[in-house]
Amino acid sequence: KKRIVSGVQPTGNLHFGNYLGAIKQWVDNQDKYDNFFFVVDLHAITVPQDPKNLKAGVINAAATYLAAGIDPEKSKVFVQSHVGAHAELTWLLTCATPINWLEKMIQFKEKKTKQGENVGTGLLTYPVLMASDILLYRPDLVPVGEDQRQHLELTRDLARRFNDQFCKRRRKTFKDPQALIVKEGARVMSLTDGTSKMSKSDPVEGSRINLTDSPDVIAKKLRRCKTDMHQGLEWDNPDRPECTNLLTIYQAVTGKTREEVSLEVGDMSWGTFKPLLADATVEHLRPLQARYKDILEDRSYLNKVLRDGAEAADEVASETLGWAKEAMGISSLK
Ligand code: AQP
Repeated sequence: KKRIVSGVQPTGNLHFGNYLGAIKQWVDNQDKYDNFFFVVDLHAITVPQDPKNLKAGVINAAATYLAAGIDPEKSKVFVQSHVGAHAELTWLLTCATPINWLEKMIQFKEKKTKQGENVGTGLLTYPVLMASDILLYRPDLVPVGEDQRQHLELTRDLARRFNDQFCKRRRKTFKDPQALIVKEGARVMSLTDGTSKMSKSDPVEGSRINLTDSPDVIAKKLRRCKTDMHQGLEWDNPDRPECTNLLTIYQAVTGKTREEVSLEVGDMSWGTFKPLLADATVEHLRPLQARYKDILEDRSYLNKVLRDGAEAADEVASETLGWAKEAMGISSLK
């Protein structure tokens, strides 16, 4: 089986975008790959976090993975910071990374412009941590959205540079990972602006459906979400990004094809469609939410899953880290 590595940051409530763009695809392909799924807490602190919220966020994210159908028998589920090799390899790779490679990252430039003088060093160096996250597990494939493509390229460049520089007469330390480009249409947009993506950090709570929102809250958010004055409902009209987005959500939660959705709801008004969408969304999330509640009630189970996951992940990660150290001359006592 090909190996795959992926994760979500515990920076707030996980929402429908994280679900359709990441977690649901992990679940759907779980039997196909050898999976490493982690909660990416070390990345979360590149911007300020409330420590209490972060701690709770890690647990909630892990519980969401399991509730969505990630099976610890089939996938290694763990928290990034529980495997020390992530931070350790990051230091080794940081020392082997030209600073201008990091300064040209588009996300860094954008965030730096936004945050000005207060920008933390972690924002600059975080692609090196991401490279470590990936390279430690020697995966074949890394699922990435368009916005992370440049960081995966950097990971590959770092791997090649390290192998060339330090592994001339020894086996290569790192494997070259390939991008698994996430399916088109997997991008869920904000409920209040169909041109920007649904995001945890959007200050407008009504812009997203959280996976743990109650039925009432889901119905209210969808009742209030942005629509338009056009007649009927249709896909891909560039003037109607909200319409395409809501149909995409409807398609995902009902499991129907685009054509079936068009036939069913094409002639509907927003007033008829919105409650239908709300009901279908609530129904789709019902089993996930029930499992989520159960998992959080029995923390000993979740703790065991995360402990076992970290142990299994550590076995692979420590081996790669050992090779990297050896290659660089960071000696053990042997
Ligand atoms: N709106 C989205 N549509 C589809 N996929 C999405 N993802 C995030 N938003 C959408 C996917 O979720 C995974 C985890 O993302 P992340 O937590 O590492 O960070 P992110 O992409 O920056 O997600 P958010 O929710 O927008 O978080 P904040 O606001 O904290 O930055 C990734 O696979 C991502 O593609």
